[in-house]
Amino acid sequence: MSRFDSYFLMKEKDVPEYVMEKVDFFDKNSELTCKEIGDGNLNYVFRVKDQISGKSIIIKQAGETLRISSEMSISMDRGRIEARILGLQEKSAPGLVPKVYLYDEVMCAMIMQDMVGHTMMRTGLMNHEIYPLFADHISTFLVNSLISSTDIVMEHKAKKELVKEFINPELCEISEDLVYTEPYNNQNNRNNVFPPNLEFVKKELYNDKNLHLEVAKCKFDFMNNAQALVHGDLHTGSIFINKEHTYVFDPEFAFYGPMGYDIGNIIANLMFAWSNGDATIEDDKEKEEYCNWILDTIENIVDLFIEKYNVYYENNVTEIMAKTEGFKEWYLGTILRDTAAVAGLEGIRRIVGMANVIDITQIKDEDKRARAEKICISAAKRFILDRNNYTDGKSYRKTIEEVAKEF
Ligand code: SR1
Ligand code: MG
Repeated sequence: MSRFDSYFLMKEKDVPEYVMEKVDFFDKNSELTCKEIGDGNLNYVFRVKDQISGKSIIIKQAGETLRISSEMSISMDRGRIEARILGLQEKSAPGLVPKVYLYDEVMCAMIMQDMVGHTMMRTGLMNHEIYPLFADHISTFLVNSLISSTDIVMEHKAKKELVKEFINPELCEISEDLVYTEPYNNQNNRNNVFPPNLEFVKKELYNDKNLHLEVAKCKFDFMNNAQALVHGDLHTGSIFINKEHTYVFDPEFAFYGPMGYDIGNIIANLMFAWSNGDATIEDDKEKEEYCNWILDTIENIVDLFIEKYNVYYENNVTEIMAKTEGFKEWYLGTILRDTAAVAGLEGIRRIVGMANVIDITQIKDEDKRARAEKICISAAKRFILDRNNYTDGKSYRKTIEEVAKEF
């Protein structure tokens, strides 16, 4: 019998004992300390460290209600999904995800590698850090983790088994609501709109019926296109990084959906980092260097994705009809279209929806924040409405630069 045989939400004082009981990681004589370090919307994250050896480990536990709202509760099965996809991604994109040591279905807790020497990417970007290898790393992650899970490569019955395993209805519902619905109508009164921009948001988002139609089409694609096993929440808070290396983690929103969902999420979150740099860096030279690096990175992610997709496709395609001339290009076209749409959807929902990003909310000067938000919303609308024309990296750069001149 152990006190961890039935679920309770752990406090810092419980976690060292839990780790010692569950995994063989620390010495018997370790001096363990524990700190809760989570800053996400959903879970509790603890770091346990041995003061003697310096070794450390991470424990992520799901609560019965969400951190962001005690009125919201969602399936605690999300931990199983996360542990399982990290195992698959370790095979398809080795070295780019943290190792999982244990998933405990009773405590709804995962014990995993501490990504020592890496910083959460959003935190690094808030300090205007540059990560020169990020575009290369993330494009490899995207191509390897996404394409390997599709019907192009996988035996179709095996792929359908995975689709079944990754049915994630409650977390998908969060995205259906918070990404694809509420930013356009505030139907549950959960949007957080920056007051100086209220009229702008009403005109550009709540009252634009043409935009609603295009978002509705994208929503049904999100719900019905079981194309690839997607991470499902690939923003810069789901990445740990340093100048040499990148880890992608936190894939609890994973499900079979359009792979543009992951690529578009990254692009939008880099746009937020660009907006923060544009609004807050005082030194002109530093601003130009940082903002240019972000635009280069967006451009390179798209172009490297295309380049690596073409190579991966040639080397790994197994589906006979997918080898038909022209199919590779057609399929890529669908991915790029969905990428642009999601860059826009994420670009809007993080500005006006329930889950905002600090890149924007921490811009202290009200006028600068209002301008940054207008730039993001306007660029995002173009990504959605004109999604068939974002077929290369430079088209994103061009839009952000053009829109920035409008405000
Ligand atoms: C209620 S959860 C709000 C958001 O946090 C997660 O990171 C997802 O992005 C979700 O939409
Ligand atoms: Mg998360």
